[in-house]
Amino acid sequence: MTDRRQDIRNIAIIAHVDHGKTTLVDAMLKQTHSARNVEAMGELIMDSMDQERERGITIKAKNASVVYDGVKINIVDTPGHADFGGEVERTLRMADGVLLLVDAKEGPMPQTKFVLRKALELGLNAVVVINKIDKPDADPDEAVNKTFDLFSHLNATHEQLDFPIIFTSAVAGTATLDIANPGTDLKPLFEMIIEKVSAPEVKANDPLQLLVLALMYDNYKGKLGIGKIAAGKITKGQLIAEIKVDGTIVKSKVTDIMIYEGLKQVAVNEATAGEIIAVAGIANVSIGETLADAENPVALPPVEVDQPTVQMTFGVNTSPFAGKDGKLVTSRQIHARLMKELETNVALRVEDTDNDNAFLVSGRGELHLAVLIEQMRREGFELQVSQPQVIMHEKDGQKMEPYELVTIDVPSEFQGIIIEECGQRKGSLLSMDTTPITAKGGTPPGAVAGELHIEYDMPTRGVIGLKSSLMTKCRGQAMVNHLFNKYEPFQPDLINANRHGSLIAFENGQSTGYALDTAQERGSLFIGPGVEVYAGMVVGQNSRDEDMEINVCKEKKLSNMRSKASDAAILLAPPREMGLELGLEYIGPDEFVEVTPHAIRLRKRILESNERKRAGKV
Ligand SMILES: Nc1nc2c(ncn2[C@@H]2O[C@H](COP(=O)(O)OP(=O)(O)OP(=O)(O)O)[C@@H](O)[C@H]2O)c(=O)[nH]1
Ligand SMILES: [Mg+2]
Repeated sequence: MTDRRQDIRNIAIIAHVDHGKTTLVDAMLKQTHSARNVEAMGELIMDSMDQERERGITIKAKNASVVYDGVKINIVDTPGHADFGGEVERTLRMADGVLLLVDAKEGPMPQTKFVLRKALELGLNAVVVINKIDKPDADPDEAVNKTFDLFSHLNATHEQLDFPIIFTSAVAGTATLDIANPGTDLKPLFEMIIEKVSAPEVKANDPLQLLVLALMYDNYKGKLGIGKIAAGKITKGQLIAEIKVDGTIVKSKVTDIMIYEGLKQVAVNEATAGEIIAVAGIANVSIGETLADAENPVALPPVEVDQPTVQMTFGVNTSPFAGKDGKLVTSRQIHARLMKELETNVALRVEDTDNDNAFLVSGRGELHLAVLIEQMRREGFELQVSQPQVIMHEKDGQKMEPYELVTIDVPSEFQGIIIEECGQRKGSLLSMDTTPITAKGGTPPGAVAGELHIEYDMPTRGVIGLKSSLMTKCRGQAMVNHLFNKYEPFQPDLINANRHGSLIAFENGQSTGYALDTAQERGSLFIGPGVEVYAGMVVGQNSRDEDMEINVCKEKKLSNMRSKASDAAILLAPPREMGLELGLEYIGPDEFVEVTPHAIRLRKRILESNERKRAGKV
């Protein structure tokens, strides 16, 4: 029998990147005193991974809970960045409703559309939260209108279209139903969640069923499977059936059950339908499996795991500086680390290559893979990684490649540059609008009057590197968003979107200001003086499209004569620092990024000059 459990609400918070999801969850935790010492923990306590804090984005969806007025609200904070969209899609299956956050200034953005579509397709109802109303240029009314348009555009049902609206300032921790009265706390939000979000449907007396939707690794408890109990109950020590995705059944014993209290997982002896829990003891638990009653195992509809879209090789560092810096450098160590990552990193794939010292690693986007590389270097690994390549598919004997929807907001003076750049990258123009001034004399959220809003359909191969190129060409004034759209036939006219020529160090040594002064006339440099370099290392970008070897280590000749030229102060332009992600965007198929705990270097695959020239000719 299906019932609704009134003492629980399960919600997922979804939005475009940076619209304030994590900030809002923080405020909810703080105002219900759900986490002890929560005030002392500072900002964005949900973004607990180092890289989340540093990058200011959420990478992994995370569970927490608060209790308001005797009702437990389980909250899943989801990432807004497109690379982690698969996380959102899966976690929506644990939710019974969503909070759709919309920035009061920007209005709905591409990722708002993506996550809302997923939620509506699953039949979930939304509470629309117009956030950042404290911003001076916020236009909450316009944001509401645009959100309504988005719902109808996505074919929301009548019930879904009838969404409740609340206005918040997540930083201030306030919510209100009436925009004229900003409110003093989040009470109106808690009350709206309890009133408007459906209580979980449960089959309390049926045999156990739980769909595994997230994974976690615990040093003591091992691998944990996370999901919502759909039917029955689960007890510590119980023997259960793990129904694999292919239908095979493995019997396992539940060693621990955890529920969420505030930010923490708390062990309990038993949990019942409607609750979100983490289960330990199922050794090889993975996404999409049903944990079911041992006697009566019935699988729940599975979830699809997203297929990877980009791939690159992770190899043993072969540069002359290999092993100077890191302590984990062998192929075996790298392989073992990647295998461990596969346990919980759902959208990742690892394959062998014909080279024993390199593995093919596939993920959901450049950022997905960059986060892993960064994590590994922090753990002491050294790697050399290749250019990210888009993964092609075959359909009816035809080669297909991924295409993305690209939106660009930019001052109109840059129109020509955008059209030229996107044309080279084989984008087809879908629309171009000049932002009008609205009847009220203002402008729509997220836009400035007279600015252009341009949409393109573009092969993902063309999108890689687009943002940084437009950043430079539009002097930082282009706002670029992109989102996977579909697979389409391979575009043969797109040869190499990021063609470049590199400036290559010609000998081993230390760079000198004197030599760099001459070198900088050739293009832009990635290094300053006093940097150890090796022959074949990429030290800059040539202003022309061909590689060029340069001497960056030359010393000034000592002479008794003072000459005007040699004594003039050397004025070096600041180097264009290549971090991991910029490096990955920059390199070509014949180059690597060398990653060590303390350095990111770019290099040619073939370091030796003559050998490289020979290889380049064939
Ligand atoms: N002015 C203002 N800023 C806010 C508000 N809510 C969040 N912010 C700021 O917006 C930025 C992004 O906030 P987050 O909470 O990290 O956004 P998010 O939606 O979790 O971002 P992702 O997890 O990366 O998708 C932070 O600098 C916040 O301080 C608000 O109500 N008003
Ligand atoms: Mg976040």
